[in-house]
Amino acid sequence: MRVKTLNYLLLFVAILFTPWVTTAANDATAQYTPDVTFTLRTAIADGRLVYIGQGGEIDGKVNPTLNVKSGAMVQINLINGDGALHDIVAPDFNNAKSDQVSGQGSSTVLAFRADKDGEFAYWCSVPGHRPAGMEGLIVVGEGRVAPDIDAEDLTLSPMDLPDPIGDRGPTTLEYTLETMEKVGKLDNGSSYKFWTFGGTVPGPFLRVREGDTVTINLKNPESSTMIHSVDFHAVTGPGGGAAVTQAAPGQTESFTFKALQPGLYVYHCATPMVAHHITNGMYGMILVEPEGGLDPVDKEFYVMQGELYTTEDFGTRGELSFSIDKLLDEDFEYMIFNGSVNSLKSIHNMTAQVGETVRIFFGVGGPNATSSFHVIGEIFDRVYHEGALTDPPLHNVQTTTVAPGGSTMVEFQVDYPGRYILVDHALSRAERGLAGFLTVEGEADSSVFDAHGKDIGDH
Ligand SMILES: [Cu+2]
Repeated sequence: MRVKTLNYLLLFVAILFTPWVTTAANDATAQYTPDVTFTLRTAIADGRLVYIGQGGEIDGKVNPTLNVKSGAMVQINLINGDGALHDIVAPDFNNAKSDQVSGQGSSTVLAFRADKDGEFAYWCSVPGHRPAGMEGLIVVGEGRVAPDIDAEDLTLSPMDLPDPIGDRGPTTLEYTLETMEKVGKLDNGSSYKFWTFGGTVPGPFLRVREGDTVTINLKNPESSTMIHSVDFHAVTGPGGGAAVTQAAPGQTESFTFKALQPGLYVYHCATPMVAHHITNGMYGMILVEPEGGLDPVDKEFYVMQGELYTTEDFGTRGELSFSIDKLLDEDFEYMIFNGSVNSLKSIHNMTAQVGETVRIFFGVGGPNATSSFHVIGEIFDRVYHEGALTDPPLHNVQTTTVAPGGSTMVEFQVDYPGRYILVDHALSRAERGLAGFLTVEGEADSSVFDAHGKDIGDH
């Protein structure tokens, strides 16, 4: 009760004085009178960090949408409701940001002029808080003037992979890969011109058996602007095929190889500048199953990690452009699983039931960054390190290293319901888009994990 009273007192004080306050970050000298005022309180709800509206139409709403008139002077009062460090930023409006506040009941103010129509995000800039849930929308004017970017979804579902081959003899197979250059959605509000195998990132998962004879047709459509090719790490021969598949727009180049050695192998475009073709999305994997096949599991997933080197900073809206300088400096802006920031978070939902065995075919397209692959809240029962499928696996592994142009196959039984997060444990990269969710459903066994009555929400 006392804390609540203090909150209201501080709010009252804030409202009383804010028309005359100066906003240091926003406009160092100007005084202003707000046309509209909102109050948001920070809170922990369902295991997430959020803003909760206080008063008026937004009262009680989680991460409320704030509707304002064109050109309005907007003031947002921020009350710290949970005691952790927080702030609120609206970078689309002249980089508006509040002070950071810590301690329950402390408050600050964000003020800015809504000088353009459209939808814009507000969020908490304390590292990790935006992905944890602290973000909402400011709609200026009629809204939807600058709608979410209208770009195609090029992400490949991790569930999109062929059935196991199992126990069959060697055969003859033929695959056609079409190298498509397409603008795809990168994040909410941004897109990027990807280069792809088959129109998706990563390219399709190819599945063959040791001893199979495989013909690859690399088709580069007329509409392309670049020469493309393919280097299969599963191939024994010049360039892994790249030496004979350099296809100009409108051409198709082919070769045939025998899959001599079982394993999980990366393929990628190998046309100079190779790193440029790879970063733009030209990578995928081919599984060469050993004789007799792999042990059966309940769920298989196909996940690949890649980097993007955009001229614009992470989080910029619009169609982003490629930066050769950043690529050569290995200074990435984005790190993504399966082709976009949201691919494995909200576009494709990986799920499993308690008791099921999960297998992840994990590869790094890169082109440059080594992954420290980890699933938060799980332990890999078996790791087939470096995609070596015919050696005994490592057991009980927390994090496994996967080189660019390398792979791993991990297996684990899921024992408890909840959300398990795929990451590269170089966790700065989670702030640049690299995370995926595996949702496990089923009965909670309190002998495995006991939350002591706490609501674990999405965690
Ligand atoms: Cu290419």
